[in-house]
Amino acid sequence: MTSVVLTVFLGQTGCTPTYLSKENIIPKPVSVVPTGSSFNMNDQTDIYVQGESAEMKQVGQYLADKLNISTGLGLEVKSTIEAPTPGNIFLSISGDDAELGDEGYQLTITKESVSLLANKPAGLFHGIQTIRQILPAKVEMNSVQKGPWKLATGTIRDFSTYGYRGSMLDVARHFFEVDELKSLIDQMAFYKMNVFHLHLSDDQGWRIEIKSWPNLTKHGGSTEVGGGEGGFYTQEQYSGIVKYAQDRYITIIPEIDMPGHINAAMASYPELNCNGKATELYTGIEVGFSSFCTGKEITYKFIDDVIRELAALTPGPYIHIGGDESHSTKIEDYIPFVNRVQDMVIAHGKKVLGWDEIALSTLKPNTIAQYWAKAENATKAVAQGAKVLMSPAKYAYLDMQYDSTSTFGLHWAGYVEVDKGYNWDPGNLEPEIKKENIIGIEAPLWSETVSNRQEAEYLIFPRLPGYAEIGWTPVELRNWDNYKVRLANHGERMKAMNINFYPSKLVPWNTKDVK
Ligand code: TNX
Repeated sequence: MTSVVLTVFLGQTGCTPTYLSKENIIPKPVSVVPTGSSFNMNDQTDIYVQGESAEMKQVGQYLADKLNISTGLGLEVKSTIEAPTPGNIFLSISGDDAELGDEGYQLTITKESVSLLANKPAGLFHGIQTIRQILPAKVEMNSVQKGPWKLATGTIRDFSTYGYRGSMLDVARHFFEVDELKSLIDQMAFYKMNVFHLHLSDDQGWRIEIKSWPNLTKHGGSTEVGGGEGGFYTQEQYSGIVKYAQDRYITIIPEIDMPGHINAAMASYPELNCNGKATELYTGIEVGFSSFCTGKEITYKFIDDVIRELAALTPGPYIHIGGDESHSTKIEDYIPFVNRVQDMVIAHGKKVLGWDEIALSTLKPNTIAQYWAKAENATKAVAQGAKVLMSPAKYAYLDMQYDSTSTFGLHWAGYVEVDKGYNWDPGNLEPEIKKENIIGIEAPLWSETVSNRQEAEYLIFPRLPGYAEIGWTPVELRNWDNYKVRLANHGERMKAMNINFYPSKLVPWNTKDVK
């Protein structure tokens, strides 16, 4: 009896992990069966991938690169047909474990070996995140740390509840550098998120190079909220971001917000305006004052060019057309506009995503409405047979302040403390929106009040892991009192990753120096 208690205790402090528990894993896995021993990773350990697939080797290399930095163990990636000799890590594809789906995995750790099995490489990639989270937090450091590097033994079977688990960054209100996006992509991958939505244009800035309309970035990208110098991504840089995300099983969804939130374009090309005159660039934070001239044919030539270039840069299935807060577009102009733009996206081989207002139009097959403000709009989408992406501002907006003392953020949808952000169920929020109507969840960060990585992280963390869990873990397995302990255990990891997180008082952080 004494020894059992002791094992559990040591397991939870992370000193000698011999008890595989859910307490360090976010999102919480579907099932964990501990066997009470440990696997010791040492300088003899290598990573074997089954077969010769380049993708499998890449996934294996991702794990090796992560582990080698902090462990210094020099793990190498090798290929093999059968399970390797004891002492190694083995990644393999099964293909016939239906329950695991495209993103699930089974991780079996014994004293002799670590074996990760999935139907698809995406599942292996998610399983690798679990391996990272089972190891001591210092595995996330950027320099060599002292071992031992032990993994508690047992079996984890794990798969996702929703297929779309995303976050969004508004790079229009403030511009963010390519490296800042990559760092957020890495953080999302750590929590098994798989979609990154980029809000690429708004009144204050146009951030993606469009070769057929070069003034969009030259002029329209030249400033941002507060009058800073703004910026934009060249198509080459953008493709680099897409590839970086793809290598982490994250799909990028580009958004061009229209017919409102379009001042940066109207300031760049006079001919887009009804009166033929370019507007002034805008650096404030009001919304709802700009509109495309929906009656002018050149507007549609412009949109078609933009969507064509964007579609060519987008391997993912969706293009987001915005559609929110078009207060300066008459409803009788808005509806045919959204109908026509949907057709244009489809003609370029993509599906449409738009904020919930687009449900006022006739949604095309496969169009998704992103619920942010009005349940009534999302309900209209469901009534049309469309699926809904859940981003209710009062629970899921990363730019809402934690409380009235928060340094950054807004509070028009209320304050969202860490518990409030976690404690809701997408399938049980609005009576007419059921689980089967929902493709998933997305937590957007609007950037009116944040302009760099540290400031953004303060709003993103520690709420993002909670949204990741809402998207991944079955609702029956989620509960705040259990989650807050796991989040507390992630304090050390976030510190090791140098993440500037908000040290919410609601979380019993177990890192001594987390304030
Ligand atoms: C509403 S959310 C907006 C954005 C703002 C955000 C600030 C949405 C579809 N529109 O334009 O940035 O509020 O929280």
